[in-house]
Amino acid sequence: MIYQLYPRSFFDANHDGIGDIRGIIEKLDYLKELGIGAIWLNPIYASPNDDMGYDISDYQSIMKEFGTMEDFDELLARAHEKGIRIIMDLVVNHSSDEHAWFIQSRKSKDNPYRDFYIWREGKDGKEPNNWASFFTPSAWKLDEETGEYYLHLFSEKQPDLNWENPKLREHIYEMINWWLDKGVDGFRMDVINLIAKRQGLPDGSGEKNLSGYVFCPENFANQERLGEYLKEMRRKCFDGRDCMCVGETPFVNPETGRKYIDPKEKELDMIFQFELMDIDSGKSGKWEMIPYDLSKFKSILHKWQDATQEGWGSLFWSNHDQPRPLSRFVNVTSEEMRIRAAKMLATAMHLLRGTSFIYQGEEIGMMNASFTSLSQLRDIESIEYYNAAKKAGRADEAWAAILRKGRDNARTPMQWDDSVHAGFSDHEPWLMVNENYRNINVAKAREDKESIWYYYQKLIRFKSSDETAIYGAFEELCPEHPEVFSYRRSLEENAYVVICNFSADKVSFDMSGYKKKELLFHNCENESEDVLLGYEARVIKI
Ligand code: ISL
Ligand code: CA
Repeated sequence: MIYQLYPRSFFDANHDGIGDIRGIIEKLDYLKELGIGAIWLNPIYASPNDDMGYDISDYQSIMKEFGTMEDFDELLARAHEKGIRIIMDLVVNHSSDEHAWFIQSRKSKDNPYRDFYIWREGKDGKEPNNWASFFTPSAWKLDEETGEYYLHLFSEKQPDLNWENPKLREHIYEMINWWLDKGVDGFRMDVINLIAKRQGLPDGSGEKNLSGYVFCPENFANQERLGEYLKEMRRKCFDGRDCMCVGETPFVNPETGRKYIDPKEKELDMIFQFELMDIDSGKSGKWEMIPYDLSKFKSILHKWQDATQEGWGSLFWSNHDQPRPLSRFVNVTSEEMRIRAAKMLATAMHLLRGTSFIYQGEEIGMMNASFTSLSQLRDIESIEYYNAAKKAGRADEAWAAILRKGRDNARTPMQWDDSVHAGFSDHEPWLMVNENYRNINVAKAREDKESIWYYYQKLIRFKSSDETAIYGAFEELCPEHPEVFSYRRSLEENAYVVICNFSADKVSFDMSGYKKKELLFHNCENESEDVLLGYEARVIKI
């Protein structure tokens, strides 16, 4: 069970409104009590923070606001003493434009670092091709110095590294080995399936964005040379070490994703798939919201359970890029239902087969923020999107979408108690605290044995120690049911059944066959054998 920790918003130990490494050290006992076995840290490297640490200016030093390398070494040692592993974020599709390599690279066409990045001449006075970036209209930026364009799939301050250059690859491997030698336990690899681009960088042919560019993953995701790079990295960095690598891989389906985790291929240990996270996104992407439908949801989970029978799967409801699941996959109208729904979602996801990633705040049922103005936002993706939409006369639509899907929803400070700034800091925080903190916070949850927090603690202990929960086979029950997600996990003579009602209303559901069986988990009072209450979840040992 891995805890995804967003350092900027976890705990501020030195009173400047920004979470830091000493803050994590102070809270290690908290994480130990929760029961997790490892922490994935979002990037903590030196960065100008154009994209909150995903724009790295020095891979081998610590972001000033977060502390020093000594602080990091202490964190690693103390975590290891407590039996908690540390997984780092590895961001090597791009660096910051303030990285020494890029500063060199942009100087001249014959600079030895020129080919560390992807430079092209313009075409007919325009960009080299029509690619849109994730954050800005075009994926190219003209650099005055040499009159050429560089590629940036994300912001202008995140130039893409050129993986075709073997020298670049050697530098990256050296850096990875340096961290592994220090004792870190693995990596979550940022957009790792984007590092290889389609040969020749051809134009995309899909729909144009508001500014006339085309977002075309078919040209930059899952490309030909990717397997070669992943195998080489594994050989040169990970083989023979006790470590774990999970690739962040948007735009994969079971057919394309399976290969990355096939043990025979020797590439990655796990991947994050995004089919579930994209379930409510329309054709034009995340901002176009479509209603989410449980049958689609069930079939995505089912096919990924099947696809990870060989190899290993990852399980998550949310992360620092996604809205909070309680504001997305359920419709919470009261405190009682918030608590019940949070437990139901935890049960449905984390008792599947695979390694769970629990995102900071999930254990107390944190929800989306209620922003009231653009000035409260910090996320470049939302801000750029809003500005582009405004130009096109679609500001209102953009604001509504940001409230539901904007990444800052997941990044508000951790709610520790009901004191000022939710006990995260005694200084004005870098991003506003969710106004519901007086009710939703760790201190309050820990005063109540029936809280979401204690449910997570029990679930984490069970999932980490029960052989059936870890290794048991998955079998979906009642796949056609429109409201209930139910499955069986079994290993030899042991088995349990999970039953989750995704509807806010009662549904009839026959459970008479489970009479007198042991209830391992239950999120409400209901003894009925044929009716499930709204958002009810039961786990029955059979
Ligand atoms: O955030 C998304 C949807 O809102 C994704 O499309 C996301 O941009 C994509 O999964 C890549 O995310 C990762 O790389 C980005 C960084 O901004 C994200 O925080 C990171 O998780 C660029 O490094
Ligand atoms: Ca701080």
